[in-house]
Amino acid sequence: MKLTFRWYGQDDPVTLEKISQIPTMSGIVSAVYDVKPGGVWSMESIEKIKKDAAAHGLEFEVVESVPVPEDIKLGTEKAPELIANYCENVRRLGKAGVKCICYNFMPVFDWLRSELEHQQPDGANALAYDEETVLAMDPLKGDLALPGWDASYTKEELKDLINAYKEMGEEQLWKNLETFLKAVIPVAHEAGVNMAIHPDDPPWGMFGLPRIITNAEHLRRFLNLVPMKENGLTLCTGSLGANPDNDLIAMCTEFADRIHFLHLRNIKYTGNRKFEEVGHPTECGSIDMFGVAKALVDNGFDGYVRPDHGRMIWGETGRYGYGLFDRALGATYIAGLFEAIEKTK
Ligand code: DNO
Repeated sequence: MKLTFRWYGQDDPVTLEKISQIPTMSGIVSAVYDVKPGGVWSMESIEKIKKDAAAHGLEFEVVESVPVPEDIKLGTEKAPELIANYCENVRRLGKAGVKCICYNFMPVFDWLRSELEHQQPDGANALAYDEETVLAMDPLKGDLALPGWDASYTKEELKDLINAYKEMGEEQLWKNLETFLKAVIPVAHEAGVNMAIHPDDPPWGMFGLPRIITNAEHLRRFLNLVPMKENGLTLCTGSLGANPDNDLIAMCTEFADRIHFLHLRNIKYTGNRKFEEVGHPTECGSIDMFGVAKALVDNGFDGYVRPDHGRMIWGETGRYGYGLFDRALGATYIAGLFEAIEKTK
C-alpha cells in the first residue's frame, strides 16, 4: 500500500513540507481547484502540482476529485460535451503520471454533516451527523446551512436542481452513471488510470434526492456496469460505515481487487442515523479498522490509503476535517496497522 495525504493546494495551511515530515508518507492527493466542474484542467496546472510535490519528495499519483457536473448526473443535453471534457481530464492526468482518480456521483450535495465543531469530552472537536437536525432544514426554503455542499447556488437554482432530481429518480440516475462510465472507463484504461468512485456520505438519500452508491448490493451493481479493473472503488470506512447494516469486512473481502483507494477513518454511533467522527484507531469508535485493513491485505489490496477526516486537537483550527495533527496521528496508526498485517501474513 502507499500512504497518502490530502493537500488542498498552495492555500492549504497544511503545507507540503509538513506533509513530507509525516513518517512513511509517499505522496499527496490533490486536484486543480481553480477550474469549475466540467472544465478542462490545463497541463500546466497539473504539472505544477506534480512539481511542487516532487520538490518535497512526494508523489502525485492520486486525484481527489475530478468533480462530475450536475448536468452529467442529470443527463441533460449538455452531458455529452461535459463527458468529453471529463475524458480529456483523465487523458491529461494519465499523461502526468496520475494513477488513480477519485470522484463521486452524489446529486447536489457532497458529504453532509449537521455539526462542524462537535465538542468531545477530551476537549477535541469533530464533525458530527444527526439526521433529525438535517431533516429539520428545508433546502427549498433556503434555510439550509450544511457543510459539504456548494454554497454558490442561488435559492432558485437549488430549488430547480432538487426538483429535477426528484422527478428523475433513482433508476435514471443509474442510467446516467452507466452512460458516464461507458465513455470514461475505456479512456481511463488507455491512460493507465484507475477510476475510484467514492460512496455517498452518509449512504442514504435525503430531501427526496436519490443516492445510489450506498451498500454492497449497489456496489456490485456499479462494478458490473462496466466490468473492467479501471472501474473501481474508493472504500471509505466512515461513509459506508455510517450505516451499521453495511458489513465493511465482507465488502473489502468481496471487492478487494476493485478497491484502488482506501479512506480510513473511524466514527462512533451515538443514535439512530446519528454519529460523530473520532480518532482513527479501532478502540476509539464503532468501526473495526484492523478488520478492514486485514480483509483488504489478505485479498490482495495494494492501492493507495489515506487517513480521512481528523478531529481538531491541540488547539488547531483550520479546514474542518482536514487539519494536520489528528490526520497525522491517523497516518502513523495506519502505517503501523499495515506493517503488522503485511509482516504477519
Ligand atoms: C470528504 C471527502 C469527499 C470526497 C468526495 C470525492 O471529506 O471524502 O468530499 O472527496 O466525495 O469525490
